[in-house]
Amino acid sequence: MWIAIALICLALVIFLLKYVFSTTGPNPFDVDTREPVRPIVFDKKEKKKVLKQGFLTSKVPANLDVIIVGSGIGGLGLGVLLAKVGKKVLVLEQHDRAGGCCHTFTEKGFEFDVGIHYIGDLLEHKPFRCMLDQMTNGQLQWVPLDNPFDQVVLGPPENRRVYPIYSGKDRFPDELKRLFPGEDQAIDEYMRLVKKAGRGIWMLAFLKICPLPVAKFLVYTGLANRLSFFFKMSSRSLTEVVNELTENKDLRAVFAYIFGTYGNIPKDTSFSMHSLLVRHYWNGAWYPKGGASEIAYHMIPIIEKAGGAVLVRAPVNRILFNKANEAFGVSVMKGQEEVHIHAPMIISNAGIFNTYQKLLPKELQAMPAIQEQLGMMKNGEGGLSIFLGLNGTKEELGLDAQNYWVFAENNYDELVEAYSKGEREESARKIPLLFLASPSAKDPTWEERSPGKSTLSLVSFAKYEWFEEWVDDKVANRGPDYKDLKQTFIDTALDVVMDVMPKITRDKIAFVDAGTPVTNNHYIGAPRGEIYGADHGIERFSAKLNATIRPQTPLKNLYLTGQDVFVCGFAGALAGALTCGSVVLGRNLHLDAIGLAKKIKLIKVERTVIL
Ligand SMILES: Cc1cc2nc3c(=O)[nH]c(=O)nc-3n(C[C@H](O)[C@H](O)[C@H](O)COP(=O)(O)OP(=O)(O)OC[C@H]3O[C@@H](n4cnc5c(N)ncnc54)[C@H](O)[C@@H]3O)c2cc1C
Ligand SMILES: *[C@@H]1O[C@H](CO)[C@@H](O)[C@H](O)[C@H]1NC(C)=O
Ligand SMILES: CC(=O)N[C@H]1CO[C@H](CO)[C@@H](O)[C@@H]1O
Repeated sequence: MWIAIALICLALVIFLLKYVFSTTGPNPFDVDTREPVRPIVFDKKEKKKVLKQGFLTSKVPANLDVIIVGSGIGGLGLGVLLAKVGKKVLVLEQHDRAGGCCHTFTEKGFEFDVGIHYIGDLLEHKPFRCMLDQMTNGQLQWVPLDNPFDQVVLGPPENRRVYPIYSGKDRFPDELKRLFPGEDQAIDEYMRLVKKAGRGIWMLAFLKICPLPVAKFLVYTGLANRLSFFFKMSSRSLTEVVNELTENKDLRAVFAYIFGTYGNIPKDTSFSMHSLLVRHYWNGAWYPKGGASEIAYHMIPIIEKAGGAVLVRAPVNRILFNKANEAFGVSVMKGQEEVHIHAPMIISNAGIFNTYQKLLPKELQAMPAIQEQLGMMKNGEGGLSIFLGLNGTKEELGLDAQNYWVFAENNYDELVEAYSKGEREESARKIPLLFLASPSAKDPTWEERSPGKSTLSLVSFAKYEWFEEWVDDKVANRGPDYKDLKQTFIDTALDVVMDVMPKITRDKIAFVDAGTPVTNNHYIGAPRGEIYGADHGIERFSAKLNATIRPQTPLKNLYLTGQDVFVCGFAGALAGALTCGSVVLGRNLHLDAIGLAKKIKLIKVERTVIL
């Protein structure tokens, strides 16, 4: 019996190694494609030529290899990977500009980002940075935030506690120990658990790209959980883990504050998901120089160079299937008319719910395999964004390159639950958590672009149901009740802002508006106004779900990319693109990116030695 098991395991290991190191397809990270950095383009008209190419049948390239639905980082990133190996890719975006959560918009002369405040893990020569450098041919630059990069602010004005969060694997715990004397043991144990769980993430990627029978074998034998601490810890909630570590309620809150970056309250959060985020920011946080629109601006030309195109105002209303249920194209609404476009491979960046519930014909939607996947995923929490345009420089307004996570108190679970369950008008008067950050203060090019002005962005959560009644109204014309409700949220948030940032006063506010879940529905196509796509609760991280929700769909020629196939966040959605690219190209692109990063670092070291 043991011999048989040993033999099976040996065979499995050999097979896995073969798969992981398979190098059959072409490698998009084969050579270093960075070019010398060109000056940043500020001219709006020039940028528009790249980011806002409206859909016209005449602009659709002939003989497409792939159609990608959605131009978020999960769609554009994958488009670039495929273009780099010579594929002709068409990216179709429903909004009037490319970028998805990475798009920007301008109101009253103030430019605002939508979904990019800070991104971690971008140390030079690390694989993630190297990968992004390659995917923008070295043109996209990153600016570090301050250190501390986050401030955790707890409690009401009369009893406010502020805890700065520093980056650095040693500095992060050391500074915590200084803030919480006598808690060394709890802090060390927290670090140990986060490190160990985060390290097991490779299994998540592996389950999504290895052949399905192998994934199933690993899941049903329990090997996935045994081999990876990530899955072992994934069924434990964040609340459970931090409550075991310490009795100090503020320290528990500081351990857990980053839940806002994936949107589940600590008691519904998988400790493994939390570990990923904590590790993501260990080496610091960065912001794209020139603002978030730079991301799409430097990716689109790479897709075009290979003969592809990125077209906007191109809402896909359904995916086309032949009699054998194989996807062979998409239908785009051009006004009232359907335009059909054909390609041998269709990849959706529109999220699992849009893809399965809106873009599939009814009979395919009803397939048990599709229903099984839908049954495993939940819609995530709705987002609330408030955008402030301010008169004054960052110095005058006291703004810096840090984020402020402001909580009404340290008992997140109770506070957020009461908020979500409350009446909307009442909840609008007590928002339990607000993220405040100044994109303009993070961007060294801002002064040149918008002298004497600043921006502040606030983010929180809001129920889709609170706003659902207005979803079908025209976007800037949803009536006085909608405006009033928004204003209540805005007023509550402004009180917090002016309290935490006393140099900001009402007379400095030149522009303010709020984006609600129905706004997200309109501009980023989030079906229920989700801020981070599908829900990231504990069930999302079971080995089984992770093996089932993968880039391959049960339908031939149809694939998924972006945040719903991996996890949310810029890095998570890009990991979704890399995972999908691995499946489509038949090689492990995660390892390819690591390989190139090592090669580049080595060359640099050799050069320095010769010099
Ligand atoms: C307010 C906010 C703040 C955030 N802050 C951060 C942060 O600081 N750091 C970080 O790392 N992450 C942050 N995120 C999360 C991060 O931006 C996202 O997780 C990530 O960008 C998602 O990428 P994606 O490609 O999967 O999806 P998306 O960017 O949502 O792209 C999907 C695209 O598909 C399009 N689409 C949908 N349906 C159709 C259709 N039928 N036809 C054509 N197109 C369609 C949509 O319009 C959209 O452009 C934030 C998100 C939000 C909303
Ligand atoms: C902000 O500055 C602009 C231009 O200088 C001016 O027109 C506007 O009235 C100012 N707004 C406020 C609120 O001071
Ligand atoms: C939501 C859901 O279906 N989750 C399932 C994930 O997989 C585990 C087994 O690993 C099931 O118990 C869950 O029901």
